[in-house]
Amino acid sequence: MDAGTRDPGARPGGAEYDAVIVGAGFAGLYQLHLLRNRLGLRVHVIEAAEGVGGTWWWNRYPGARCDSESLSYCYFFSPELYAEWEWSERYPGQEEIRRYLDLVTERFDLRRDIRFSTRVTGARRDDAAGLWIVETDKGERITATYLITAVGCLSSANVPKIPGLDRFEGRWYHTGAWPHEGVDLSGKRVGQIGTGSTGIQVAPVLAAQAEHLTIFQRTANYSVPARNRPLTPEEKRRIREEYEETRDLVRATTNGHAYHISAKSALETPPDERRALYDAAWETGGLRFRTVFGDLLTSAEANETAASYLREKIRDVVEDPEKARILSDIDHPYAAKRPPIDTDYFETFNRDNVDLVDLRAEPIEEVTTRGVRTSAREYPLDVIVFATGFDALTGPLLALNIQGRDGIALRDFWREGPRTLLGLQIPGFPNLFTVTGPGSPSVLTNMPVSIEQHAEWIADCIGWLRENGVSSIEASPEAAAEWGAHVNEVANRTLLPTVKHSWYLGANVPGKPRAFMPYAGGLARYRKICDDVAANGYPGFVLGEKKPAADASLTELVAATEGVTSRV
Ligand code: NA7
Repeated sequence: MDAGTRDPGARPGGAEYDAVIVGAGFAGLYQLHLLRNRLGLRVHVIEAAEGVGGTWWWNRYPGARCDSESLSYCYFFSPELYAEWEWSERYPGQEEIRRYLDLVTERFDLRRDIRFSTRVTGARRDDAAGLWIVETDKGERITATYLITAVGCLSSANVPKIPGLDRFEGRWYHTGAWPHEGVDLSGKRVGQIGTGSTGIQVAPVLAAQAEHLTIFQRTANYSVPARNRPLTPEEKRRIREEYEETRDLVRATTNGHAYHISAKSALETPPDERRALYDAAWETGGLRFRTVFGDLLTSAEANETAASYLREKIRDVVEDPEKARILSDIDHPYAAKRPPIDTDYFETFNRDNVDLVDLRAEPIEEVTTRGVRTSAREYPLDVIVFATGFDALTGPLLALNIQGRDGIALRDFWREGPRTLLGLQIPGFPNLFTVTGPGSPSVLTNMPVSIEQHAEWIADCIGWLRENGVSSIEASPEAAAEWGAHVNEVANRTLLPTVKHSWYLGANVPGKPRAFMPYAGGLARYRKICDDVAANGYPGFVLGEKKPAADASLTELVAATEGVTSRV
């Protein structure tokens, strides 16, 4: 429906804006478009960066590139937009994604409602007025009926608290907050800490730029060649022509990618045939490798067939037997942690200027003025690159310092882990919506597809509230408890929660509660659940002034949602 044709409905408490959205990445931009251009609401977006892009604004480390294929790493809501934009490579690079989001911003005239270079420092529910008061680092207080977080799942950088970092005389950087002007590494001795998806992506580029690269590995990781390459004119034409098929496919698959996971069992496939399928998938490259068999994430034995294949590949590539041993000594099932893909990662260890340090054998003890000292020796360095990941999913939300009804702080309510309904709403926090929040498929999927689904659900919900004159919506504690139990149960059917050092569980951040955070039941199934909830008038949500838990204390709220935290 066009702006202006809808009855604006109830606007309780005289809020300045109908909605405040935090963040101007994929999620915030589309949410703004839906709420302003489709529902005709007064919307204000607050963004800490100087431009749009979210993750792709900050992650400018050399070689930064998406692991999702470009034909699916984009919006699908507008066929015209899909036709207008042309990706140049199989996987989109950071700068190209940023340009794409700039185009989206201009095309839908979004910039005028975004406040850049402004950080949200707090958000508080005013119960009497029925609105949110959002505070910023510029000293403003902005009021809104709805508060929508579009802050991303991986936006709070995790810099390990290594003693002595403050006295290091060289320079250090986190990959997720890379200087925009770039870093000149020529002639430098660089130390890289972390070998997750980012570390595996950045290492070959650092090795090519620096005089010497020392890679500090805590946990060895599998990786499959990405096989990135320029798209041919014929492929570009086909991508455009097949828009509808691709859109329908990404919305129907488990992970929101443009390919299905095979139903075939690795264990029931004869070894020769299995090997041939792995060989073909290795040649195809990328995240498609994990789709060869349907039981790789549910059976440890099936998984081992892929894991041993990949360990063998590492030993084939890496010439130094000791390096090959350290790199292939992997302690978890394949794809039970986020599976990295790479361009020449293992080949990098064959370069003369690259060393590998096994932190399991010699843990880091401190950063000295000159470099990193492990239990075995000091490694002199000019630059340290932390590819140490993020305080995932909950970190960016807690950083907003949100206080819900009765002054209950989100940080206190989530002390033992996140408690949500569908990863969309939180009991005790009326009219707060979390795009790709914990408890939704989020990081287990191709993010733009999950984001579109959430932004549309939220816009439909707000449209419905206003059409029906309902002033607020809030997850009921009982429904959130049920959802948490379901998230837990679904995760426990897979190998995902079995990994010790997994950020899916919050285990990468010391002191963070252990809880399996994303919904592992698949995006297609999740979408159906969300659609059913909306079609049935939002069961599980408290609508309007009923507020059965209105006088709940924090303790009561925590007790009422017991079971929500997906502890494993
Ligand atoms: P990840 O996947 O969390 O990887 C972080 C890496 O840093 C991983 O190898 C960690 O080892 C290592 N790490 C973390 N803390 C330390 C300390 N204190 N000492 C040594 N090593 C450490 O983050 P990424 O940025 O690679 O990927 C995140 C997502 O971004 C990715 O999934 C994509 O969606 C894009 P560990 O395994 O914990 O032993």
